[in-house]
Amino acid sequence: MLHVNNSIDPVENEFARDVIGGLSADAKTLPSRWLYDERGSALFEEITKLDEYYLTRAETSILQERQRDIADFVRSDAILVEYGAGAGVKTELVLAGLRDPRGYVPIDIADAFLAETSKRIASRFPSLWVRPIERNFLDVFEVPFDGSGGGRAGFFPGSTMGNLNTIEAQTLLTQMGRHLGDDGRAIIGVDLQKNVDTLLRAYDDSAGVTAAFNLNLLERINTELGADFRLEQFKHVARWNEIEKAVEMHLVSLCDQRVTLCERTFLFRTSETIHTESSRKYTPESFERLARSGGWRVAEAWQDADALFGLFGLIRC
Ligand code: AVI
Repeated sequence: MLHVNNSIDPVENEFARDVIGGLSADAKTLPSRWLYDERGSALFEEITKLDEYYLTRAETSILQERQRDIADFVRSDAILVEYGAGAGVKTELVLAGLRDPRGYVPIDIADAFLAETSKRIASRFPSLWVRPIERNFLDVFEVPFDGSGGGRAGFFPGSTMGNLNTIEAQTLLTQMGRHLGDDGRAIIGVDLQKNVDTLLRAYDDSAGVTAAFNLNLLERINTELGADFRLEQFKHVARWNEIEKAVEMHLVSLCDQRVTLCERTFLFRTSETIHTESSRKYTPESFERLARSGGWRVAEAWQDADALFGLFGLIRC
């Protein structure tokens, strides 16, 4: 349980720095990675089970149906490196299909997840060399390998790629190239462009779980930074940005109001929004362009039966 600290120093505290910076901008914004405190992560888990949120179901069906193709693509004796491992549920599906996988390197900033996932996978696959790395996958870091010379494959499922802006996505792809080597492979899950109603329903579900997920960010700022956001005076909205090809989550101010935090006051006009997340949607062509800009090309493209979601197998350019 986190408690309010009245002497939060934004120079030292990254969350405070991001919040103050984001709320001071002309178009207010908050980085989406802060959505995932304990409650936010639990709400996101709930989202993945909603009827309207087709992404997880569609990707899982591809992983199940293409298990053999994925194993051929990754080749035998490989080390799987997972970027943003989370609970690692999809990883088990991949590992179970691979031929003689040698190792598993989960990378995640959430140490609780990382320890639990590593333990579960190590006990299910006892011959696997498991080496967790507690890092934000956008940081620059090295991946230790076991020196065996087996092939390496990166795994980045869940459409988290869509939450990155172009520069972040290119940086990650470039870093993956460095980690995985010239002979490396990568498997990346990406949500595909489709009719806007379907997209918006996935990010504004009828049960209000996504709304609670988005509003929880204000609750987190209240709890951890001692702010006085009144949650009932903000509303969750999902919007389609046609230029960015992204669903955006916003928190809309329902009245003129002021909010204080860390000895600063922020004014909100009626209808002014805080942009909290972008989920970019790709076509196979636009994803190929992104992959190439990060040093990779698409060698395999798998989709679910309804062509909602894409799983792409990448090799180096
Ligand atoms: C984690 N990420 C891929 C989710 C998405 O679809 O962009 C986060 C999410 N936001 C609202 N619903 C789900």
